[in-house]
Amino acid sequence: MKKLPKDFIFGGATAAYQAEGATQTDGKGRVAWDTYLEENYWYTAEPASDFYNRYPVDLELSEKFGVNGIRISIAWSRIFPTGYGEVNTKGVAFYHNLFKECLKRGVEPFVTLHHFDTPETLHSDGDFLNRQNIEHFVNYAEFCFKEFEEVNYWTTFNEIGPIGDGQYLVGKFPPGIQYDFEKVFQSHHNMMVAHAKAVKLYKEQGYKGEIGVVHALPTKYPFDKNNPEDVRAAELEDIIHNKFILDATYLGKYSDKTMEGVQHILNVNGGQLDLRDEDFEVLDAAKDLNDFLGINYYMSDWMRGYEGECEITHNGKGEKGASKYQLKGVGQREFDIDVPRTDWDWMIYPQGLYDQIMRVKKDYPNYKKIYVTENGLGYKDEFKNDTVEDDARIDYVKQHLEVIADAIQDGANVKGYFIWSLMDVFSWSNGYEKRYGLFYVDFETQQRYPKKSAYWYKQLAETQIIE
Ligand code: BGP
Repeated sequence: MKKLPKDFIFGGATAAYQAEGATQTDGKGRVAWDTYLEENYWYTAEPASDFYNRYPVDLELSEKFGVNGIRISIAWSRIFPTGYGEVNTKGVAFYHNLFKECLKRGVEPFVTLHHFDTPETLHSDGDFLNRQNIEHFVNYAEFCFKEFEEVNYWTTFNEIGPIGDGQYLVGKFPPGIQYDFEKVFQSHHNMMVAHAKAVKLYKEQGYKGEIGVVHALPTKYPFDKNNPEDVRAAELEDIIHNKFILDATYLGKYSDKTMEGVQHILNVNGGQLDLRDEDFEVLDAAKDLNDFLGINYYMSDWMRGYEGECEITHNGKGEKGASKYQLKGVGQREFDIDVPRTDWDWMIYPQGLYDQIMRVKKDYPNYKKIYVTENGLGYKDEFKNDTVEDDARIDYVKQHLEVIADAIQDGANVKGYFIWSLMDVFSWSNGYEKRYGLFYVDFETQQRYPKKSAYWYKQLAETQIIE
């Protein structure tokens, strides 16, 4: 039986676009996702979980079930409907009310400035590939730092890695481009520069709170660790998804090893990066200023060497075995191994979380503090007798918390855990059918129902004992 520290945060995570609904309400500007979902998917961001109106219910439930932290993101386009310029006071008022309710319920808000939802005007102008949008982001961040004095924990970006991958590699996020490695790395880099600028500004202006960034860190293993091609494939995949952005965050530059891998991928696939001296000055200035790192961890991948062309098939409907992922000059993922996986082919491997935490501790000793900011099980929940008997989810969370306890024991400074998600929300590229919440949401009536996992989580939060 393992135990977590007394001051540990037992949180729940949400994101504005996936939770709020109300996409056209009170002067909110459009985001690229509005059009993209309408045109490419079988669902939209309406009604989502109607968090825009129901947040008092979700926070009341949080308090009742021992959830003492919540990840919330601000929708940039509620504050600046076109990304910059005139402020939408109704949007500002909404977030003041929301944070007030959090504090009233004893639920600490951890606030993200950007969770995949760049305003449409800026997105259609190149999103973060356009360097002007770095400045618009920093101005928006500065406005929020000044305005929302009640916020103690700021995150600049949620998952810079998956944004570049989703938008320019897998092609399941707007603008839906595939296999463009130049754009992938350039997006990662420019967003890291935007992050560094915002962090530097926050510290220079002397705010009292903490600031960090949330990275998704899927662990990459060679399928056969004695096969050099598999080892190389895992190394290159790690550079694309993890190492490039971790280097930018904590080294303030890219190590020679990282750049060698990036250059190899660009040589094979074409492309050239625009990395400027002034970018590295900012990255370097911010590298020791991050108060915390948020790690989102769901899965690991096993890689094999691969000689062919790029081909990715996204399993969006939860048809187990439908995924394909092979990248020219990088490698291919092997799914047929002796590790459990979800219906969406996400390999369930808690050890991967332990390995990532210890890797951050070892390779980036200036990391200060870690929160596991997302982790959870996407499942086709069966709603029966006003609840869900989600033992598989309890099991998943338990196993991941156990390795967090091990990592703490082994010297890592991990201060909290946020289950994805607090209540059910829709999934960006998998719809409303893939549920993660502690609280079941009937999307028609918007009623909430605690799942078995919510009762389990309550006991955990009260005792800190993982059982
Ligand atoms: C992360 C995102 C979340 C959430 C989660 C689950 O990448 O930060 O917003 O969506 O993954 O992913 P999915 O919804 O694809 O199952």
